[in-house]
This record gives sequence, structure tokens and C-alpha cells, in this order.
Amino acid sequence: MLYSVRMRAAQGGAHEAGGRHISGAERIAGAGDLAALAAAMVTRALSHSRGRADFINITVEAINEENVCRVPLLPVTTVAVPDVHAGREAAVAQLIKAGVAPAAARQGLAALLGLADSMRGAMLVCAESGRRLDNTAMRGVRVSRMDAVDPAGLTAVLSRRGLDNAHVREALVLAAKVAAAPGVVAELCWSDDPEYTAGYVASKDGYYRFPYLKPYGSPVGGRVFFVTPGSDLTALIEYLERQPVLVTVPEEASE
Ligand code: PML
Ligand code: MG
Ligand code: MG
Ligand code: MG
Repeated sequence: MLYSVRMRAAQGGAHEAGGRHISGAERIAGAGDLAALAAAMVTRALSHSRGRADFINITVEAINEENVCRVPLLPVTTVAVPDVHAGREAAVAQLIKAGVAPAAARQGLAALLGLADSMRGAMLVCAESGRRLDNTAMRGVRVSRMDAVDPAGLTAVLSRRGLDNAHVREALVLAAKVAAAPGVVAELCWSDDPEYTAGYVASKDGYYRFPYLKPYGSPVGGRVFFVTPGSDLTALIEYLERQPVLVTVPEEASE
């Protein structure tokens, strides 16, 4: 039996009561691993650089294994940009390469830059017009129910490339699920952790990391998913929030 384990933590009360988002985590695991995963999530929520949580919600739920889909890890490229300005320009260029209209890429970037604080989930933005499509306001659409098929194997592959930190690991799993979503053209993300300045652009073509997408010390980060016009948003949100996905590491990536 497999279980989805999800954590969300906030400060100043629960998210739904106006609390500030501190931390979230998503895993899929067997029964024997649940207690340790839940304990690690509590520790993480209480020691996060965004602040100390006073609300922590952990949900453990069995998932139907027949219903799990598998998607491949995206190939990873680090783009060596010298600073935030260059990073953002390179990210916009990568979004355009992935099929986002230039004005929409700029508007998506502006939407992230315009946030007063981090959201729990992502904004859905039209890849043609740049208009925001979801109506979840500051909550956003939370990508949930995903993990690596073999978390230890993924860690090993990443550490051989000098990329083993929780940010990269978790972002790669999330980006693989999102890139496989029906109607998603590309994703733009940067971290909401004040001490972590990196971000990425992901699409079916790959995961392009930029070491600087925001200034050190900023607690404002987030995600924009650029969506093909005319997509079925209800089906897309259902997939992002509820479809269990396990990410496989293709043979080439593990060499
Ligand atoms: C986060 O953990 O808040 C998002 C991380 C984005 C960048 C991860 C990377 O270094 O590739
Ligand atoms: Mg988070
Ligand atoms: Mg983090
Ligand atoms: Mg974070």
C-alpha cells in the first residue's frame, strides 16, 4: 500500500485563517516510512528560514496504486548567470524558447515580482495573453501527491552532479509532474526561502536552473504555470492537485 504524505505550515494561524505560508512538503511512501517522514516534516516546519510555524497540518492518505502515473525526470541544465538581472533575462528567453509568447513571459515574471508575500501554490497564466487564469487568489494551485519512484536513487544521481539539496530534489519532482500536465507549456519558479536565490524554467524540453532569480534575503518566491489557451482548467487543476505521480530517473540521467 502506498500513501500520500502532505505537510503545510503557516505562521499566525492556519492558511485558511489568514496565516502566512511557511513551508510545504509532499511525499509518497509505504507504511513503514510514514512515521519518520511525518517527524521530519514537523522538524522542517519548526526550523524553516521563513519563520517558525505555529500551524502544521500533516495529511496521510492511502492512494490507489492502479491510479499512479509515472513521468520522467527532466534533463537538468544549470545556466551560469552572474546576477539577478541576467538571470531573469535568461529565464524569459528560456520561456520564449519553450513556447510562451514574449509578452506573456514578461507578464508572468511581473506577476511573481508583484507578489507581496509567497503563495502556498502556483498561479496559472495564459501562455499567449499573459492573463492570470485561476481564481485562487493568494492561495494558488498547490501541486500535490508526487515523489520520486526511488528517492535514494534520485539523491545519488543528483549528488554525483553536485546538486544534492532538498530544494533541487523537490523542485525536480514537482517540475516533472507539472511539465507532463495537459496544457502546461512551461513553468517559472524561484524559491521563497530567503537564503536560496535560485530558480528555474521547466518544460518538456528540460529543467533550466538559474542560480540568481531573486536577491538574497527576499522571502518572496513562487511559481507560474503557463497554460495553452483553451485548456480545460478544471481537468488541469484536478491533475495538479490530486493525480498521484511518481517520477522515474531515465537511464541516461543516472550515468
Ligand atoms: C524552492 O525550494 O523553494 C524552489 C527551488 C527552486 C530552485 C531549485 C534549484 O536550485 O534548481
Ligand atoms: Mg515550499
Ligand atoms: Mg524549501
Ligand atoms: Mg520553500
